[in-house]
Amino acid sequence: MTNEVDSALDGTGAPTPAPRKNDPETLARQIVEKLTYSVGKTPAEARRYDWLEATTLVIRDRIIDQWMESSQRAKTSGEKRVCYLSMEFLIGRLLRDAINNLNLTEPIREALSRYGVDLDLVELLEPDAALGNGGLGRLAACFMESMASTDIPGFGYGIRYVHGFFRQEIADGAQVELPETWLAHGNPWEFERRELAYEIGFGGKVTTIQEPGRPARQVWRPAERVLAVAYDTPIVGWRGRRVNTLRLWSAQPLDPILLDAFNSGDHIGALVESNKAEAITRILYPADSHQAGQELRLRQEYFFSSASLQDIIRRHLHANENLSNLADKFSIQLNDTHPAVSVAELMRLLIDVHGHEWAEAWEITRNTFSYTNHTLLPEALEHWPIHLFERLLPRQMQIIYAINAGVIREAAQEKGFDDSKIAAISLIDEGNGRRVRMGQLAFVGSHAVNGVSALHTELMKETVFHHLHLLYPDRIENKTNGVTPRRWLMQANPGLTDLVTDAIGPAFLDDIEKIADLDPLADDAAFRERFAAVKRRNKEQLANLIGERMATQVDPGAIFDIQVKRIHEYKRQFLNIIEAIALYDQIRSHPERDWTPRVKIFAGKAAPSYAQAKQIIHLANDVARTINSDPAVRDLLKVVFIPNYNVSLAEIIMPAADLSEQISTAGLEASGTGNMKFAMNGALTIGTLDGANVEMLEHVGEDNIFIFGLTAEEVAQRRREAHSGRSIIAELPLLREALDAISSGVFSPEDPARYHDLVSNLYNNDWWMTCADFQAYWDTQRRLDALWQDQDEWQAKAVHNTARMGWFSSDRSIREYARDIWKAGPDA
Ligand code: CR1
Repeated sequence: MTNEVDSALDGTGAPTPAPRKNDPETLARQIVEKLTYSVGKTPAEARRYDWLEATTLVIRDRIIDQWMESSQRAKTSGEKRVCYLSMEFLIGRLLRDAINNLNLTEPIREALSRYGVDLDLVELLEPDAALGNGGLGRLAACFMESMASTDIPGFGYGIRYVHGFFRQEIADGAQVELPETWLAHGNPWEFERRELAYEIGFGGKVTTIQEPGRPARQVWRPAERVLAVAYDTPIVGWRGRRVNTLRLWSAQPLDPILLDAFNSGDHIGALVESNKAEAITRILYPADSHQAGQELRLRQEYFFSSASLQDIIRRHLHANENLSNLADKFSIQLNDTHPAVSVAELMRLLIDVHGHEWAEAWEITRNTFSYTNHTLLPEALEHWPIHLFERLLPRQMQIIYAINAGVIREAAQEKGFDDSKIAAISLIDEGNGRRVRMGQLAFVGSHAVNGVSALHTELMKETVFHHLHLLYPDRIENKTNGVTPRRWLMQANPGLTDLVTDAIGPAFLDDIEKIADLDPLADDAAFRERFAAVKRRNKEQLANLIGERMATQVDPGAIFDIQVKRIHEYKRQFLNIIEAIALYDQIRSHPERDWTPRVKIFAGKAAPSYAQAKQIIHLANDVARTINSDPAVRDLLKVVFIPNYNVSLAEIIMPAADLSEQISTAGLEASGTGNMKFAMNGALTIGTLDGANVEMLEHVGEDNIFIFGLTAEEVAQRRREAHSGRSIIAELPLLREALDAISSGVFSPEDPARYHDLVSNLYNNDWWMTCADFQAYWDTQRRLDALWQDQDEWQAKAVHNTARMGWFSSDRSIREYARDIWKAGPDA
């Protein structure tokens, strides 16, 4: 719709600014200038929030200089650009990230302190941008930062939700969901690009146009149209080397108000169109690992896919004659199947709008896209009812049928697939009320398909994509997840960062794998002591937060045993709670024993419609209430559920953990990334052989990680044998008594039957292997208790964890994507 140049991004004509001075003097002057002229306050009347605004604007100016420079460079060099399409970007706060990556932490701190303002307190006022649900969205945010840090011209594309992930409160022990309003005070990081808007259509009809002497053409006339307007956020890489763009789309009506309706007195009707358009980007679906399945969700998916593709095409045509070489200039990564409709949409744009032949369009499409799968859970795999798809996206549906015909032909003719194999690879699920399988669409439309840990990738080949893997045996590859060490080590844990810098020098800041130089210091008693002292301070900080928010006192001398993540049956918070109850019983029955004090900390949100997960939250809170108020356990055991887990809270929690709980049923956690953040910060892991835990074991060594439980293969085997928990429970008195306590209402005296179903389900069907893994989990916890008594040993293992986790940096993941899939970046 537009050919105008978005100058800050495409960089055309941007003046090259003089380098800015970064001494505290200059920064202080500039902050006061912003305070005066942009915020309209004097230093004397400014409140903390005003200082935040002024500081952000000063930092932002510096970023913009660099942003224009990076965009200019990407454009003039003609280097290949990487577009990361993701429905979620869980970015959290940006100010500290930007200050740190520009190396301005100390001068800004000093500048503000001249006015008696504390940077740490100012930073806390920034809203936490929660445009994502969990691991998948946070991975996208880490990848954006790593692309900028490894000098890859990356572009994030997503949705600017007005309301991000809901705010969680706990009322009488139960989760309550409240709307989140991150934009309430405006957002200084975003730049609205009014000139960059694209029309997105829905519904309507497709007609065939047959002109004499020319092949027939399909023309789609949508019944409904909305505008996608771009909002850009700069993403600063380490040392400000490169600044990339996160472009989020906002839906707006073509006509803000229907004047005819308004004038005839229908004041509500006049706004119907506008409300309907804006609804598309109003709110993030709080669905994690299960399909959202409503029409609005499909609208969201198509809306941002189409806008992003139109934008990519515009940018491409700015410098190229046509789209034949699109795949040489752009790589598009599909983050899960949420943007999978892009495959059909790019085909439509190539054929219907830009006049390419089918075969060539298909070639371009496949060479441009690649797809990351993030889960094997059947309930999470997206498949849309055909009638819905056809009604909303009639032309894309035709294209999907045509793609499917081609794939099936290939399978039958070249590989001799029989009917059952063809049914397995078909883009249409015939058995389920006829549905479009988005995973299959993303797979066939991509040249590379990856899983997110070694185990997950192998399981993909054996399970969800078994037959497509037979058809295209070279397509699936592995790209193990990573996390950015800037946010998850340097910013979250400045104490540890200083200690490591002091011990091995600053080289690891630029190349995190050099943190391996720390490894020998595990044997150095003086170093271990300093390492433990940093951990102790971080634990005190978390203890203070728990004291303030929840009025619960916890002892920083106890093991901080932490499980924070989305609440899901497969992640087995329930197993952890049962273990806490069993331990509680044992402490009461054997007060004379030498118990190791523990604080069990939980945090995480449950999808609002996920009843079992909400029960688990309720149970954690009920158990906490009972145990924490029982004088018999003294300070030996505390249970805490911290409400409203988000990125900012994670930044305080990760550095304060002694023990990280990564206890999913083996084969079900695709990778996990919290596991990496904890271990990098020196927590020991208790975990199953699942997701990236398997590779963590290889890196940190079996002496430094605590693995227990059934393997993925054993889980699959047991599941085939239709298996109840009853016989196991009968044999394990610890488990039985804990379950009896839950189901008889010990923790919910006001409603004794509250957990009846939760427990009886376990008896009848131990689907998540909670019972099957209980004893192994219990025994491993007791080994950890014993280890805690030997602080030298514990701290040595903790040092090894920090030293050996460098490989789990998202810089490494991104370099692998760039090298193997995108063929982009400095080494391409
Ligand atoms: C997985 O459950 C993984 C992240 C990022 C999640 C988790 O194990 O670390 O993706 N998957 O790859 C997901 O959210 C919808 O699927």
